[in-house]
Amino acid sequence: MQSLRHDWTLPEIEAIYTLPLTELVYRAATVHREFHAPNQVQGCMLLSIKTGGCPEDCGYCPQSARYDTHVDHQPLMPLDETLEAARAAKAQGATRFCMGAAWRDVPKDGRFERVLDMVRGVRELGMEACCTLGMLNEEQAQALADAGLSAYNHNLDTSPEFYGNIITTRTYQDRLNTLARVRQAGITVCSGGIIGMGESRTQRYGLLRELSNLTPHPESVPVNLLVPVEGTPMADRPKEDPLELVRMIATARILMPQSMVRLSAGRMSLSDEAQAMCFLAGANSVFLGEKLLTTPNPEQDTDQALFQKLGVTLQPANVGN
Ligand code: SAM
Ligand code: DTB
Ligand code: SF4
Repeated sequence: MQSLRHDWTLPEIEAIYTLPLTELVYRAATVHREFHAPNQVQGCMLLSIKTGGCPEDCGYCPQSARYDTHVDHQPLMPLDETLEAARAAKAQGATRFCMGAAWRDVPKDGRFERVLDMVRGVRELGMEACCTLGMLNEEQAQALADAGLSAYNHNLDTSPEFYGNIITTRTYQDRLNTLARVRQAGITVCSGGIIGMGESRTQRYGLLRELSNLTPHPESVPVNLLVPVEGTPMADRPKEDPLELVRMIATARILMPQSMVRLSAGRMSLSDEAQAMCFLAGANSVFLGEKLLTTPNPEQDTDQALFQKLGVTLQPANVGN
């Protein structure tokens, strides 16, 4: 049984990432089987509870107020609409409901109370509740934990070296600090990144090193393939080779064997075969539903057909979660 390590080095990560593809996938699949049911995938559903108008300048993001995109601003959603969406997500087989808000950080007013009510409501439905609300302070992290939040998503996105090319309005250290507060409050950590933004392979190894050096590892590691959105600085990025996504997922699986590795944004641009390779390489979680936060995701029927074809089943709800 492979033991958990938190001291992976760049040369070690490079040596794994650049293995001949079949060797890499074989090794990742072997690790995957040691720690997880190989044909079971966790279904998560996203809902954008507050959309657009974000003051940050993340170069990939359609919700930044700095870019003119298709996204219309929407204030924080009412509680009942949010819970209605959570019920629909549960009916589609999702066991985790993820609420995303385009905030730099959590507002210190009644809106945070409403988010806490949303978390409590989702938990009462018997689902895992996840939030991604930007930066948190200690009190906010604790309040979310007290409301029963299962996980908090805050991505490192890329390597420390490449980060400044993508985001200038907050630092890498800000992100690490938020993750530490989430961990300290006893909430599980969901943190990953994006490929296809023009980063080098070495910069991908840098992201993987940061994630795998977190102690403990993030319980969830979302691997996003850039969805280029008109109006953002990344609109014209050439499409990344899907096999790079397979390599990224396989390497994440080997470095962080116990974590859920989520094949996240970008599935619309992947063939069934590419998605099958991602599952073989150790991805064991996806976002269900026809929309991510603001961009399209496969329809329910399309995913059902894919899962049936591959013999993949959705993970049943965790008793006690
Ligand atoms: N404002 C919060 C924050 O930044 O933490 C939460 C929402 S933000 C949209 C969550 C994550 O979605 C980002 O960190 C990024 O990794 C991912 N994301 C956003 N736009 C994307 C895109 N166009 N393609 C791929 N991933 C994207
Ligand atoms: C993550 O890593 N990916 C999700 C979730 N965490 C919040 C978001 C993807 C967003 C893709 C662009 C959009 O739909 O706006
Ligand atoms: Fe704002 Fe988050 Fe988008 Fe960055 S990724 S612009 S913080 S919503």
